[in-house]
Amino acid sequence: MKINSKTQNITNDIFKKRRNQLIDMASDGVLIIPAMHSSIRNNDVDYEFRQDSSFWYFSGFEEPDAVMVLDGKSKKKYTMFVNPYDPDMAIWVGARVGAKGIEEDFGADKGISINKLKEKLYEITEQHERIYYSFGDDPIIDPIIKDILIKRRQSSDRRNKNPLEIKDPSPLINEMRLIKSKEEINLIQTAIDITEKGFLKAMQFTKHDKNEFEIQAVLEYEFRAGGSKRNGYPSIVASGSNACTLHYIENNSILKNSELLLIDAGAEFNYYTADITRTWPIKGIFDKEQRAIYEIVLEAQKKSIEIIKPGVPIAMIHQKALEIIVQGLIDLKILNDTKENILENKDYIDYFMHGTSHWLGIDVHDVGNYKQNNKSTILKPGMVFTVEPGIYFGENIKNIPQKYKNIGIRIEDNILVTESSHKILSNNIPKEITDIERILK
Ligand SMILES: [Mn+2]
Repeated sequence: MKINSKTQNITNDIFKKRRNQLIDMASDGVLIIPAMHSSIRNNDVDYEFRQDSSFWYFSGFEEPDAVMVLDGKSKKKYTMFVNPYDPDMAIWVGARVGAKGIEEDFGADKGISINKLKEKLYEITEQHERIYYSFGDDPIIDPIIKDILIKRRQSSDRRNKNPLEIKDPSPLINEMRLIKSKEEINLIQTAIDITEKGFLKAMQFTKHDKNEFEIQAVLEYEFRAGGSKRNGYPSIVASGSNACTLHYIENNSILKNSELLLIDAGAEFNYYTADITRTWPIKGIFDKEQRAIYEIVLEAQKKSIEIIKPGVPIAMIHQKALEIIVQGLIDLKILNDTKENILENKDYIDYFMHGTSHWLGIDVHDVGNYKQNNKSTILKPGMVFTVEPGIYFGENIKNIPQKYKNIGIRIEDNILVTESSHKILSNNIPKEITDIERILK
C-alpha cells in the first residue's frame, strides 16, 4: 500500500479549509508561502527531500520549489507556482504534476509554471498594499520579493500607489498549527502506535556487546514496517554516559551490561511525528542506583502529567517536574540544601538542564508560542505536547557519588489536552519498572 495524503484521512477538503481560514485572517493582504527547495548532499546526490511543514499544512503538495499564493481579493484565491511537467525529469526523478496537475489533483484555482514567478507575482501584488511573507527563510525567493518591493516603491509616487507593506504570516500560521484537529490527532496517534512497536522490539533486542546502531536498525525497521516512511528526527540511541549528551546521534558505542540504554525516537506518519523517550537497563534489571534515579524521574513525569487540563499554564508542568526531581535528589543526599534555596539558586541545573515540554505535531518541536503577553501559554483542548523530565549524571560531572556516574535517564510521553482533562497518547509504551523488566527478560 502506498501511503500518501490521498490514501489517508487528510483530504483536499481539509487543506482547503485550512487555506480559507488563513485567508480570512490575512484578508488585508496576499499570502506568499514557498515550498522547500531540494539541497545537494554531494555530487549528483540530493538530501532526502521533505516538504516545508507549513507549506504542506496548507497544500498537501510534496514537490520542491513551488510557491503558494493565497489571495482573498481574487476570484482565483489559490494560485500555485510549480515546476513544469517535464518528460525527461519523469524518467530521471519521477513525474512533476505540472501546472495542470496542481489544479486537477490538488485543488489549486490556478497553476502557473515557476519560471513565470517573478513577472506574475509582481502582477498579483499590484492589487495589494500588503503582502504576508516570512522574509529571511528562503534564499531563493527572498531576492524576488525584495525586487518586487523595490520596484513598487520606486514607482509608487508616480502612480499614486502606496509602497508594499510586508508582514510575517507565521504568527497566524503557528496559531492554527498549535491546535490539532481530530484528523491530525489520529495521525499523531498512528505515528505513536508505530513508534511503540519499534520501542518494544528495541527493548527485546537489547544485549551486552551489541552496538547502539544495531538497536537503532531494529527500532527503525519496525517504524518502516509499520508504514512510517521516515523518522520525525534522527533517533537518539545512547548507552551509559552518551545519554547525558542530550542530542547524541552518533549511535556508535558498544552496550555494556552495567549501563542503561536511552532511546529518544519518533516515527513520522503522513508528516506528523511521535517523540518518545524510554530508558532501560542493558542487563535486563535495574540495579539499586539506577532504580533510585529512575523512580524520581518517573514520579516527576507522572505527577506533572496529572495536572494537565485546559486552563493550566504550560510552565506549571515544568515547575511540577522540577520540584519532584529536586525533592528526590535531596532525599538521595545528592543535593544538600532546602528545596526553596535549590530552586531559587538553580542548583539542579547540571543534572536537569532542559525544559519539560515542547509542542508536537508536523515538526517534532512544533510551532507555537510558550508565552503570550509575557505570561505562560494557557493550555487549550487540541494542544499536543511532550512531557519529558530527566536526570543526567555524566562522566565529568562534579559532586556526584561515583555510584551514580554515567546514569542518564529521560522518560517522555506525548499528551493531548482534551475538553476537560488530558490523554496520554503514548500510554501503551511501557515505563513502569516491573513492565520494562518483564519485557527485557
Ligand atoms: Mn522531545
